[in-house]
Amino acid sequence: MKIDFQKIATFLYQNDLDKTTCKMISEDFPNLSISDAYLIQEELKKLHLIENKLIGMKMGLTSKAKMIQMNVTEPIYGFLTSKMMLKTDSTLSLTNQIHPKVEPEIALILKDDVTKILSYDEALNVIDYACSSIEVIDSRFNNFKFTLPDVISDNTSATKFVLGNERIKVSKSSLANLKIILKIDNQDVEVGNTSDVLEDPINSLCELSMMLEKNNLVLLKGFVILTGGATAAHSVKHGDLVSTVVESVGDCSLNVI
Ligand code: OOG
Ligand code: MG
Repeated sequence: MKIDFQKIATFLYQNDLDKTTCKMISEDFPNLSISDAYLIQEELKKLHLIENKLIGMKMGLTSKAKMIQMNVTEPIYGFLTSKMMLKTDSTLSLTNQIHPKVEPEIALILKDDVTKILSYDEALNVIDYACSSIEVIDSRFNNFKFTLPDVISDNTSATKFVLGNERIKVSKSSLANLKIILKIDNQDVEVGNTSDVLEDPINSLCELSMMLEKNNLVLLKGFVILTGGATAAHSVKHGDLVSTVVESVGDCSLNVI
């Protein structure tokens, strides 16, 4: 059967707007490939950008903890829009979400465009600053279950994110081997290390540049890059105070209402 990428993207977009879930795309299209999925994601991006601005990209499944939790085996990327960015120390309203989970991440802000594959040193040079962040993911699929092509089509479950206030300059290995904790109501719920993200979150930017080059996409000056959850993600409920605490980088928090 021929796959109509635009139709699938419209369907996923509608689920996002209506806050409803659906069955996996791969149930109807078992041969859906990873490259098909990125084409669906491009169609989905066009729909998001009718009313919002593209402000960054995210990497997903860059840590073993996330791969094991979601039962998939390779990193993926998605896009971030102005609608997804929450203000620091702001609130996440559960009425605008389906079954959200939070994960602790390192974010990188770019000071230049990226139009080629970056080496580690080139990646360092293109980063303006790093900060802590909380990514809120919310799958449009029933029970948060998907295959790799499904989750890529669904923009890697992207829904919201928040950045910490502290801006950290980066140097070689400065973001590696730092304790990173996800707290809810001041209790540790996940404890990891930034090295769990591809040995060093900077490598996540290098990997992203490689994946984008294959698909003829670029990164722009000012983009926020989420490097991927360092630990498994955690469900949230009404009243939770969520925070990411990263050694030497700072905290970031979010109230769930
Ligand atoms: C896919 C998104 C993964 C991360 O940081 O690993 C992700 C998912 O788990 O739903 O954002
Ligand atoms: Mg993430």
